[in-house]
Amino acid sequence: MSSRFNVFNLLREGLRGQTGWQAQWREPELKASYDAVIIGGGGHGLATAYYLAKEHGMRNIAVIEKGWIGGGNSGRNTTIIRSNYLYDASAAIYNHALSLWTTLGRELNYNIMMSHRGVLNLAHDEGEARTLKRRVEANRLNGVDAEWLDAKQVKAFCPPMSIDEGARYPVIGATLQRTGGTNRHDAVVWGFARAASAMGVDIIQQCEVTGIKKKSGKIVGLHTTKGDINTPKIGSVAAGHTSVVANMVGLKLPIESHPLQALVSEPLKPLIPCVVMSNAVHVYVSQSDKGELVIGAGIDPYVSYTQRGSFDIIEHQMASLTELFPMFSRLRMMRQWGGIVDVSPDASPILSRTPIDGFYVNGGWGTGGWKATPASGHAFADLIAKDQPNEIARPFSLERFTTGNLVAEHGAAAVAH
Ligand code: FAD
Ligand code: PYC
Repeated sequence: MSSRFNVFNLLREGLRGQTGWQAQWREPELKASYDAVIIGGGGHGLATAYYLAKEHGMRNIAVIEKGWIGGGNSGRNTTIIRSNYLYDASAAIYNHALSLWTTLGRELNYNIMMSHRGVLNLAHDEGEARTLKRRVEANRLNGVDAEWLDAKQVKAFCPPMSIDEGARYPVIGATLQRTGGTNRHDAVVWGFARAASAMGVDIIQQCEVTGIKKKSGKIVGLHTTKGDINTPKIGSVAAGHTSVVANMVGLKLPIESHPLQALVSEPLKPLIPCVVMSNAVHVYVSQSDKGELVIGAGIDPYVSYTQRGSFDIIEHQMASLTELFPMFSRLRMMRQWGGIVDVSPDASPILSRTPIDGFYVNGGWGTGGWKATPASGHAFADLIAKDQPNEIARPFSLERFTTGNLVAEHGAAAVAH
């Protein structure tokens, strides 16, 4: 379709009250039974359904979402994408995601606005620099494009940043992953939803899962606010509510739910060419295509299910932002919001079978799951379809909390928790 045609089409639709648009996904009635049900219509849940249908031929499946698709963390996150984690298992899943992101727009025929603009992780003292340099070496061994920049090189890569040596936390260097960047969260969610729906997946919104039925240790169905469903397989992909859903089958998970907030400024001309993250001063920032600065910090330290954060975190992140970028001291903030993130003890996700036959968990992504969305869905679909974890999922099984084979990624999680 030519852009000329699009412009006329747009005008025509505007004049006739948008009667010609086609819905992007079907709004089916809930069926009484499915071969598998995914709880949670965020990016991970929809990606799981998409790959179940596309790669495993499972089309009699449903995604059940208590609100609207993408209304959870998928629609609330700051979309930073990178794969510069310390351990091999993490590099495998986040690299897999990075390579899927690169072609996802074309695959879904949806503009996900993928921008490989580069991600800087700053060091402010020699100890931090040593730890980050070690991570660069580990990254390179795993095929992650990581490099170390000194302060002058950081400044050249991101000119608005202050590298003033007299700052309270001076920037002494940074890691750079050039293939890291950002993309558009809504587009990803809608792209997966449209493609999954076209293959027969039922997406049921405004439908809360309120209970799960099991018999002799096996899943047999679930209760929802729109009726009961019979199914032998349930994938829980409920992010901040992972432990609430697990509780419905009597499963206690090593997960805590915390608020994580973000905010955006008034729009500016293009200024920040990359993503900047600092663990020590505790702020990260990128600039959206609309020109707004997208800013975040750490989790609120207390456990909560409120989708908002506390004011002292905002105050702290503003102080950190203006230390790194003094030119933003008079910038006005436009909006603030929060999400609930599910934090595991080793700051790594859980992609796992459980002691209940037919109940699978995908959660514990904490503050950093957006970047993994396509790989998480890909590996989780494989697990649900085959009842066996593949190479990518295996290190993230629940057993690691009893064997002690943890994937401790607190340093690379980038947002402290
Ligand atoms: P969600 O999108 O939250 O989907 C879960 C869905 O489950 C929700 O829509 C919810 O309504 C539904 N649900 C829950 N319970 C039920 C029920 N009983 N019945 C039916 N439905 C249910 N990650 C990064 O990699 N980079 C970032 O820059 C980044 N920034 C972040 C910034 C903020 C402020 C926040 C909050 C998170 C950030 N994250 C980031 C983390 C990232 O957003 C999440 O890890 C990821 O989006 C989780 O995706 P999901 O699909 O599992 O969860
Ligand atoms: O995991 O890179 C990340 C991240 C950035 C902001 C929130 N999470």
